[in-house]
Amino acid sequence: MRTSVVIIGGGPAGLLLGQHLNRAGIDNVILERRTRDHVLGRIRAGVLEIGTVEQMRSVGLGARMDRKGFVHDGTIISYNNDEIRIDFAVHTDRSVLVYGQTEVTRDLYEGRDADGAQTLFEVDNAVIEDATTDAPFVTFTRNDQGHRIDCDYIAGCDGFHGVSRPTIPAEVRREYEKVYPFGWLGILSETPPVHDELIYANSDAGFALCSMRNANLSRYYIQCDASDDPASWSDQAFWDELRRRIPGAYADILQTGPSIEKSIAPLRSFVCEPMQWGRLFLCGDAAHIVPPTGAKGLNTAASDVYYLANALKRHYLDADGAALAGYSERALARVWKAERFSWWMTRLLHHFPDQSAFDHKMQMAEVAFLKSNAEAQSVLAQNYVGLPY
Ligand code: RFL
Ligand code: PHB
Repeated sequence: MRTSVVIIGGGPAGLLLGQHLNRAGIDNVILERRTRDHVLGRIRAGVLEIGTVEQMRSVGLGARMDRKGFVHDGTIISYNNDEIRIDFAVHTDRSVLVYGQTEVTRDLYEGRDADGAQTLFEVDNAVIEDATTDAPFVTFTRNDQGHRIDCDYIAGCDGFHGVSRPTIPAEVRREYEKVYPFGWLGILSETPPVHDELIYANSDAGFALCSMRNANLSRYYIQCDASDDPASWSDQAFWDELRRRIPGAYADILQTGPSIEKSIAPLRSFVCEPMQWGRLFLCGDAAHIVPPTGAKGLNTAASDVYYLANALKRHYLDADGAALAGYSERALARVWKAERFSWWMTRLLHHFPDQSAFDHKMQMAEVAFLKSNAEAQSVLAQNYVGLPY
């Protein structure tokens, strides 16, 4: 079998890239390790930058998103009972869209079905071969049978635990990592959101986030020990802890109910340089991870895809290879800014187990400065809505 681009990973990065290529008439095959239902069952990101929104529209998949997504013109940052509203409309000419990653992924799969493009699920043992030659190929097993696909290029969109990044030899790769000493315990509940904007709350008891999916579906997170077992957190214990961490005015009106999903996500900052090796290009979580505090993971995956899709289009449609050669440098320039913002938001809003009384005072002073300074609010707003591509 032969195709132009083999895409390893059928998460949002791989699917969005595939959709851009389908629209440009560049044939591609997606190899996904899991089933489609498994991919669609993962509860992850909730906030889309305008760049991600515009890409979904540009590949012809904006209709359901524009109908069902919620435009947010601001967000709340709080510390105990003190709150600051960051007004995106005042500080930028943009907003964000609250529309879940599950929905984005579903729209992308439906678009791929409509185009008749090939996705192979339950693919095991994918191996990338000859990436530094002009005839790379990928081998894999499926239903106990061995397969090989020859191609021009390989897009490694297989997430943090995929095979693409480790294919780049260790002596070529440089990895930068910071692991945070806590996790996020998240629940989904069929209750109305406590507020119509997101609330990022720091408190003496630690971080909490109030987010949402729709008018009757809330997504809440609290900072927890990275080693906690979600099963050891009863719903009641979760709600009690959330109430302690958000301003009293919200705690008083919080509507609780049974959780329909409960899981713990570890927090990590990670970047792999370069994001290209020969004809292998990394996109999204395969190359970098951010802690979720800035809502940047999916959006940074989307900006990588934008650069790579345009570079592949220039190669195939205009016979211009320069953009492909510059992909890694271009993507990394934006990645590092998203890393910085996510690290900064995480540091501002969490309780660090080893933090001294001085560190605590620094955090409070930073919140106080943010509250009193329009430029500081503007910097937060510009980063949150998404830096330009
Ligand atoms: P994904 O989504 O991990 O998809 C990779 C796909 O590759 C498959 N795969 C393989 N396939 C074939 N062969 C192999 N060897 C393979 N190994 C893996 C996997 O099965 C999977 O389907 O990576 P992608 O596409 O780069 O997308 C990245 C995003 O999923 C991620 O950055 C975001 O979810 C991060 N994130 C958030 N991002 C935002 O922009 N805004 C948010 O509000 C936000 N909230 C979050 C988040 C992530 C969270 N968790 C659980 C880590 C909230 C949470 C709690
Ligand atoms: C979410 O709704 O899951 C969500 C929103 C904002 C974040 C992280 C997660 O920063």
